[in-house]
Amino acid sequence: MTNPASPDHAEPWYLLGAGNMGLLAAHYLQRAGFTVIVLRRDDTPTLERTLILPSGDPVLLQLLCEPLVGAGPAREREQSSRQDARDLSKDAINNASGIPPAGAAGLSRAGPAPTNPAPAAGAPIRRLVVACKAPFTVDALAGLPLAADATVLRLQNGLGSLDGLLPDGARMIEVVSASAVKRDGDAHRVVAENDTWMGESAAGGPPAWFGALSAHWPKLHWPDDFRHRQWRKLVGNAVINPLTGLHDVANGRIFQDPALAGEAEQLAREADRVFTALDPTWPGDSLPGVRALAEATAGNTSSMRADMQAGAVTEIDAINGWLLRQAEALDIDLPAHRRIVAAVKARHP
Ligand code: KPL
Repeated sequence: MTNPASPDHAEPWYLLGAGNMGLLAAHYLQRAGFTVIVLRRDDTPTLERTLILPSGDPVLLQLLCEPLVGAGPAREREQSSRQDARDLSKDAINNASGIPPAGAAGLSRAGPAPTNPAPAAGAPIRRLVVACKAPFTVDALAGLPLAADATVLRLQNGLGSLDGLLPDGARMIEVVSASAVKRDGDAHRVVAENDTWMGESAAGGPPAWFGALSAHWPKLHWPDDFRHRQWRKLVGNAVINPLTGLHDVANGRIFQDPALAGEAEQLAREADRVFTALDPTWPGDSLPGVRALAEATAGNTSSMRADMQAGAVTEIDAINGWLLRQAEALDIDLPAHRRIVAAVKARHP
């Protein structure tokens, strides 16, 4: 039973990136009795967003906001372009976009319903959810007063975007979700409430708050084989996202077109070589899983396709780029990934 008065609930969760997936996480955290505070680059005191649940029921999310410290022109530029991407690609799913620009429509100054009082502005942040797009992470975290022992949930596509950015004593928990949320007019529609896995590189059990959260976050798990689950999602993104982006097709098209299916097979095979070199217990043969993901999301516009349609920066560096960096350290050549990274970057360096 959730007890919002418990010491574990006294600490709020800060959210970087109130896009589709960030809002879904905020909803589950609030449902579990936690206070969620959105970090924004303007001084809007509260944020209101409508989330439409899979049942069709709308939920009005009311979130406290605090201004991001250290906002700079570079961040403003990138976040505006991210916002453009979101506005232009309203059917994109998993579009964990960043922080809305000042003056974004749909905001309300109505009072939120926090379960605990907000801490004084400038107090160190002890709990953070990073749900902005991977390329904006460095700018979004710059100057953030993170506590030395902060707990950080990384809810982003790709891998490695927080490497070297957190204090040594921080606990970084990775979140991999197969759920899907898409923009639907001014609302955010949960189109699939699937499994979500949390885990970290260090062995060990979940933190104390996990029990309260998993009672309110459907299908949330803390699996023993977290790393393999994360890699399965990564290979799905590494195949589906750039191919759909470059060829401007829906996810399901990849395995209907023999030429695209051939490229998908090469990309998946190369990714398996890296994972097997990193971990000999990797089962290999990722292709059937990638195909199943493409078919399960057949009608979707992938997040990278949406970014490319909008002329926005993509997550290619955190996805295929991560594989290339691992491969280089292992002295493995990945020609298909090299080619596809170059092709995506040629559209948006
Ligand atoms: O995660 C996705 C994305 O678009 O980023 C997939 C699973 C490929 C669904 O579109």
